[in-house]
Amino acid sequence: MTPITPNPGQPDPLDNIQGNLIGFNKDHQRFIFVQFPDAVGGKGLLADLASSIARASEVLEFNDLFKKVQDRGADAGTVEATWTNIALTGPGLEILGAPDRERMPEEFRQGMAAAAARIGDVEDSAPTTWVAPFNNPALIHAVVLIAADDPDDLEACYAGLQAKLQARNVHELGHFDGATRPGANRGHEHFGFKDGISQPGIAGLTKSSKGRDEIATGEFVIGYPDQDGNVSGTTPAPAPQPGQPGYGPNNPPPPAAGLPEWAKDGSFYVFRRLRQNVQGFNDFLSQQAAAVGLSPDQLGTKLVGRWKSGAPLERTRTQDPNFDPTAVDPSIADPSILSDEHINDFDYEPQDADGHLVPRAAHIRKTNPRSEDPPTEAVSNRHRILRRGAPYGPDFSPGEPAYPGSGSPPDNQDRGLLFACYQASILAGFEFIQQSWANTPGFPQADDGRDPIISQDVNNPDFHLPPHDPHLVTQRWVITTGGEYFFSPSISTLHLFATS
Ligand code: N7H
Repeated sequence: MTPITPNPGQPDPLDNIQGNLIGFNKDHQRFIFVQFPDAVGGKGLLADLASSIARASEVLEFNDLFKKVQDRGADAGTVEATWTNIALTGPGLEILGAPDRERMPEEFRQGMAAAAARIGDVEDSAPTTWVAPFNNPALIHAVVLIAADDPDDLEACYAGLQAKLQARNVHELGHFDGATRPGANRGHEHFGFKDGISQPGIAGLTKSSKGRDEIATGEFVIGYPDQDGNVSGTTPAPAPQPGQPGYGPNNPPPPAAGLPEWAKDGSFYVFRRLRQNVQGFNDFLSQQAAAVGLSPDQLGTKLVGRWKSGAPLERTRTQDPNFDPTAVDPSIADPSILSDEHINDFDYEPQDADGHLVPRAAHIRKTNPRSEDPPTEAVSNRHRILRRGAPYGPDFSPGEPAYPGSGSPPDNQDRGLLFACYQASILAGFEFIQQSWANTPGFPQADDGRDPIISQDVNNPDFHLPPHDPHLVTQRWVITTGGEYFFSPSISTLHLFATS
């Protein structure tokens, strides 16, 4: 791994990039959406916050220390930290008077609600149904992220932030809390699956969390070579839009447009509030499993691509070739499969080209096809994201009253994922994965079906579960209830915006 080194006269990238790009990995997170009163108030807030923004270098050092303490069997709770980061919307840059802001990409400036038709946020997921503040996106100027190991530390940090907001007349539009689920569900999302396993390593900054690929920094951070060697954000070529030549699920993205100088060391941040209908998901599994000759648990693994434990449904490289990983969770007999070394050590080709183990439309295969051809590993690796979300809402209790088909569930049933991810281009990252892969039934091959977890663009999407034909008709278990596109500037750019 070649470390990223500072250019002469420029800040050390690790001290300049905001820390959540590396991953706060905290049990408690609050996402606070704010509106600046005017340029003076906005700049004032940035000036007050800039020195307390967590940097990539600090988060890296802390995470290493935490792991060291954990590895020697000690209580890692003895090392704790509280982190703050900030990201700005198009209207936020506008009110701050950021120079050359018209050179920021159009999809970012227009925001997520304007992308609804492209990314499939329709019907129950349409922006007209979104919760505040996303029902009035023009008001959102920034999101402040705070994260802590301890809930009391989170509250103390929030109280400090509230005082700063008040002092600058910045209005809090609302906030959402994400938290690691308690007890045996720790690390699992609300459908019960272990989450946060497969994350790309960032070349020169981090190793892959689970012993797999290292992706060029330019795929995530502006101003660095991407997988094809082009410097992200600096090549003055507009990205083709859907329907234009060069845009397609099996094509790599073109170089991102020429962004303003101040975008260097920044990254685009996508936030989505995704509500999950756990009872509906469980009911579907129990009602449909027998018809396809599987148990409800086995059918769930076919839709996702992993067992609830996180064990891959695909054969890992260390497994006996005669072992059938779809019959029973392989980590029961061999817990080492869940180790960092093995949990992500698999590919879909050549042994599973037809998807008889992991259907080609399974969630983790759609969203990262790995070496699958089409689209090929080279293309897959041009559409990677750093996922930084957290579950929200109360845990599901069996026997809960039926979840309403549409409209909002009561608060005690409103649960899901505060999905968040970083990338150097929203079109090539989040939007591409959602639109051109998850929502496209012909990807990677004709008739594979839609991603059964995150594709909400049609009623009763269809999913090819080899060898069954006709396909399974699935349902919308994940509903978008809000979201926005942000830009996470470098620390030096926050200072620049605060003072100029
Ligand atoms: Fe997904 N789930 O519980 O089924 N996701 N996801 N996701 N997701 C992954 O490898 C889930 C969402 C990706 O490299 C796992 O960390 C749910 C969106 C990508 O192999 C599980 C929701 C997008 C990967 C889930 C949701 C993605 C991934 C396996 C919404 C992008 C890595 C654990 C409520 C548009 C794939 C892991 C790889 C993994 C679930 C949302 C993308 C269990 C419930 C919106 C790239």
